[in-house]
Amino acid sequence: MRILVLGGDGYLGWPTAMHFSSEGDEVMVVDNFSKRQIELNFGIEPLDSIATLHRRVALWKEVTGRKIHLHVGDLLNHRFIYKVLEEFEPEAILHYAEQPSAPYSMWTREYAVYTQHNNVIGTLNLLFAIKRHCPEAHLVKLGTMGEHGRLAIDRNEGYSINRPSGRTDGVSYPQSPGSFYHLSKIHDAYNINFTCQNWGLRATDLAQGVVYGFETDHTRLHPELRTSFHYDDIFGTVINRFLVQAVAGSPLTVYGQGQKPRSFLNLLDTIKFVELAVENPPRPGEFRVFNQFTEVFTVNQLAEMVREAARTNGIEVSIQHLENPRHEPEELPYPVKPAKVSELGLSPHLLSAGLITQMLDYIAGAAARINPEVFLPRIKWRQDSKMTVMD
Ligand code: USQ
Repeated sequence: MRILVLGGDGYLGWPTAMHFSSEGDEVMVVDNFSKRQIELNFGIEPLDSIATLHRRVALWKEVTGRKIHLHVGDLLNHRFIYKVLEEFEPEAILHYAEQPSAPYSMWTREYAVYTQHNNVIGTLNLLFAIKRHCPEAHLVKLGTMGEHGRLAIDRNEGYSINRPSGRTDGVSYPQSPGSFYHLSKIHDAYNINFTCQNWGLRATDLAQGVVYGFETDHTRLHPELRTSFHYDDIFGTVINRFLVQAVAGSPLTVYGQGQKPRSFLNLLDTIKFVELAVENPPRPGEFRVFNQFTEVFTVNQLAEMVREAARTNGIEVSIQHLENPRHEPEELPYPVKPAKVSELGLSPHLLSAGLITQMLDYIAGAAARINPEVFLPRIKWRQDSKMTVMD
């Protein structure tokens, strides 16, 4: 298949591109490097120094003999994305090209507006480009479980209510997002659903939990094929942060009481979920939502698991409960229905002591690069916080 990976420089986009290329698909990556720009603006670096996308694509060719096409450009420039779709004629479009950090979107008015403009308008341009140049293509869009983050209602998978007639109506489950970033994903989902209903496009929204992990068979092929692994307060996700904090011997930073359950999945399973969605496309006009996660933990449980695994490996770390910089209810039940996409065939990589040890060992090898100054949260989004800096 011809597969277009939008956001191909990113944490998820790059390993996804290598995966499909290794399977023999014709892959093109597109990126505008906006995440690298935010990193530069705030002096943030991933744990490993990450080669440029041009270098990684060239190296992939050297190591595997397979070519990944590369275009640099921005979805906000509609002419750019029109041209890419016209020339490449993708059959599947994997859309990761969004500002991915909830904390960043809550920092200032400027970053909230940037996040929503970039994510919502970029996706809207993409939808018009698909309509014009490849209306049969299957759009696989990375959504988020956090769209429903603060509701304690039973929720199934998104937008379908099956009628006895066999007709499906696009009605969303009630949403209650936790950040302007999560809101951008909701706006996207409404736009995508609308274009499926009105123009007959086909799309899958992968409502993803929090991803952890950083190695795949392909990132291991060469140090410069690694994907960006963040542990800072802006881009680092919670398990990745705890692992690095443990190796540094710093307290694990649990926000609030840590009793809120969240859904999680391994990077390897993200890629597998995307592959299953691509192999099983929806009908023209259909907008599917899959809940994409494999396990549910409270943040306390995660912290305990990391502390225990670290102790077994001779590292003593404490758990520190900080005032929660976010506005999150504690002790929310997590009545999410399991992912239908799992029924398509997924053997999940679950978080075990062995896996945590493996990740701790890897991080220990890069310990000299750890910057403990990015461990504490800088961005506060509670109204009552003295440190709220929304302008
Ligand atoms: N947390 C801590 N300590 C930390 C960091 C986070 O207790 O040092 C807590 C947070 O308060 C939150 C949970 O851990 O309750 C998860 O936070 P996170 O930073 O790992 O993830 P989040 O901001 O929710 O966003 C991440 C990705 C985002 C994706 C989302 C899936 O950055 O792109 O959409 O996970 S979900 O959260 O299911 O919506």
